[in-house]
Amino acid sequence: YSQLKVLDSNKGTTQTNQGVLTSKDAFEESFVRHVETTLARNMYNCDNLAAYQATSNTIRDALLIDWANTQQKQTIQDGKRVYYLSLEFLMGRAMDNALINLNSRDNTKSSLTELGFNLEDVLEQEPDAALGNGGLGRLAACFVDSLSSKNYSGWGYGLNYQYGIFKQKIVDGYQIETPDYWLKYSNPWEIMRNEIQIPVDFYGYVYEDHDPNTGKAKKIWAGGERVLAVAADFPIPGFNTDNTNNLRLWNAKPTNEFDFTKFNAGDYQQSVAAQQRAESITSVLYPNDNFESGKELRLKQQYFWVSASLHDIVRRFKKNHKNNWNKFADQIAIQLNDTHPTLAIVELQRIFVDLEGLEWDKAWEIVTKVFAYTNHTVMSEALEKWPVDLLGRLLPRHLEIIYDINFNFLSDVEKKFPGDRDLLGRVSVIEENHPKSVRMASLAIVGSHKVNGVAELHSELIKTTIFKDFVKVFGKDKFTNVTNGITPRRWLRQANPKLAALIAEKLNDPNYEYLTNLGSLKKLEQFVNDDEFLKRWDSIKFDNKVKLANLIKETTNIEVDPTVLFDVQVKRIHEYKRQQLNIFAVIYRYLRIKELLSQGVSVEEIKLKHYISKASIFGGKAAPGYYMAKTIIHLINKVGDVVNNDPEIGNLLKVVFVPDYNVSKAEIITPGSDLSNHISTAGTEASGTSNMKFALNGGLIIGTVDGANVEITREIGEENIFLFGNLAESVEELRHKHIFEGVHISETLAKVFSAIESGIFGNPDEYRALIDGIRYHGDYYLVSDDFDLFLQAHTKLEKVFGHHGGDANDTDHLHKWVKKSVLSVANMGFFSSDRCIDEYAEDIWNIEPLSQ
Ligand code: GPU
Repeated sequence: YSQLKVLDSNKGTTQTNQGVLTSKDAFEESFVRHVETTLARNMYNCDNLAAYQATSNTIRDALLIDWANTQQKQTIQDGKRVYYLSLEFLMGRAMDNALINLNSRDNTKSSLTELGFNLEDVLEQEPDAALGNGGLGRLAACFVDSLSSKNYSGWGYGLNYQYGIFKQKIVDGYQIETPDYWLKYSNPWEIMRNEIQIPVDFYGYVYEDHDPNTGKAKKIWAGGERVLAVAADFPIPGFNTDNTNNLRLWNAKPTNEFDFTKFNAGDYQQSVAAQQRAESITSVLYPNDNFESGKELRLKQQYFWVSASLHDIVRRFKKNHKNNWNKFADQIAIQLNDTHPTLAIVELQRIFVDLEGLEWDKAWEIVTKVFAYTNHTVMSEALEKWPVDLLGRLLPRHLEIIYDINFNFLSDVEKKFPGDRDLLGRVSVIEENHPKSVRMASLAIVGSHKVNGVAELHSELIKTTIFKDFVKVFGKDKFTNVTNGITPRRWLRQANPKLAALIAEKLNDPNYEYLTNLGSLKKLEQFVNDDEFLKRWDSIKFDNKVKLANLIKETTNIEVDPTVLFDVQVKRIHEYKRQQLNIFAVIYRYLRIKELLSQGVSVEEIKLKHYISKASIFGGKAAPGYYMAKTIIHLINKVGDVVNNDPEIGNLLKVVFVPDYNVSKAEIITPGSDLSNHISTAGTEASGTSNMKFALNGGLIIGTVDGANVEITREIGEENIFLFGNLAESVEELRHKHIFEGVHISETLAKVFSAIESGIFGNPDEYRALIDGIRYHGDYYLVSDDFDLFLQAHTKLEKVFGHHGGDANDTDHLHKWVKKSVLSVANMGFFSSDRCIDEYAEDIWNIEPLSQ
């Protein structure tokens, strides 16, 4: 400790990073050095890729100094730390984010220009770190950004998949998956910690032994298979602060401890092959969103990750506090991102009881103080359940501990509610069914001191539906809400530099301090009647639409006119998110336009009296095994083929499917949208976060009363959002009605179905399941109930948009639509992920920011 003090008074390391970040000479010198030494190339054969590598290595050097100083500061201050356990971190690219957060973008841009490179082209060289599926993984990425930016001591723990989410190609209108081998070139942002190796065991058996000193019985887990977890660290810089946290992702590696029985039996080959398989544990991200497939390798991933992380956390604690376990819960908070890391609860209990010799009750008291659990869905197909057989074979000791946890818990419930056998059955961690299985959400609730949902509506719903019985058992105070948020550094400053600059100018904030104090956007309201301002605002939107039009042209070869309404729906493809509702409405629009044309109505008249020109833009991946989602993708593409090639239609309607939607494309699509769709069946979308991204970038929303749309409406005002559709409280009754009275298909929807069935979008058999699911199988997602309401909402909003988006002289558009856009942005401050992190820190983790 005293040695650390000395280092602290010396300001940590002897180096500072200021040089390369602020001086052109220093940057250029470092750049050339990296080209010549790190890359072993020379300046005469340095292409954009090499320039990217030399630049990122230069930035990395600077980051590492901040990183080391931060870790030292955290060790010296020795406050409570939070660990965010997430199987997904959907980070996207790191370089522009690092330049912005380190305030080094201008210096880097001009230095690169002098060296003969263009910063934008260099940034394009970086592959996305796509270690996540969708909202859940991107939320984790926003959270680590906010932890650093708000000066918390908070690390992320996850897996370093060699293959991120697959790349999507569209061939003949079908989704084709290809592997995302993102580490083709070495990853400059990754710091391999080959010295940090943690053994993780699987399989084997449990026996009882006696402690030779105390004579007490203890459990030994022996035999089995061993792999090593090796750490790879990713520095996470905060914005306008030196605070740089760590994202630690584990790689699975073989041990060099051979299986000697096999070896001695002469089976050297097989022994080596078995070891090689170790690496498969971290080779690929499971591509499901809101769905659990229950594969053994997935369970292996989960245990590998939580075991390595927990041993790492305990080791760090012991360095400072020895075996002073009473301090453990004052020093450490662990947040479980969904139920994926629930085994961490069991593993910590095992470490305490089996390895550290604590009494069960003492250990359990600490464990439940440390953990908290975030739920991200109410949909039953996404709730994890592991068959007891599988879990017991892979982790025999953990299954015993789960049974003991459950026994103690059920005993408490029985005391509180004597004789209520049904209640015991419903809250039990074990589901006595075929197959008998472990309910991970129940285990997570029992082992945590707080459980939160991710938007107000969702947090209320979990209390009254899936976790109702647990509210009865634990009381309502254990259940809380933290509404999701997004980082404005990436989703405003990085994605929309022009709008961010206009805001900085108007707020008189040249250092962009509003980006860590997003409530100050409110001050934009004072300019809402300033025509000059509205024009500048609108022309930035137009420039962003041109960028999006270019992306569309490059990826699909479709030309869209940037003056038309850009109507966007980009997110994972899922029946509950209802891309089918959207494409059905597009089909209806097309049919009506054709009908009007056939009646002799001119295109000009249609535009004036019926439909404004628009481009419907879709994007998103379907899980490879999700047939219905793939059918929806196919339909969208086929409708696009017909509409876009219909010579009568022109720019009245275009239908686009942007392939391979990812974080980098979102950074172009989000600022370029006029209108975005968040139209899930009420009660199904826990929160949604892209709704926040669009609104923060001045796009308006058409949405259902679901997830965070409710709170967005409250913040920005209901006159600034287009809501429609049945409410969550009616869903159950409507589903019931569908089953007992049949589904009512309105005239409009019937027209759409008969068009599809006529074969104009290709073989109708391909869409059979989609239509029959609505017509004959109960329309679970209420497409039929909301279809006409959706059309009406469109009629209304298109009147507001008018005819000339992007035309600076169209004061009607300016005064109606653009004003709403400004008022939305001005009131989106609440949705900064900084606010989320402060709420978690205060209500759940009980941690304070580091003193700087
Ligand atoms: N979410 Br469960 C995912 O992205 N993947 C999942 O497997 C599960 C939830 C999403 C929710 O669907 C979305 O509503 C929410 O905004 C997001 O998590 C972050 O909380």
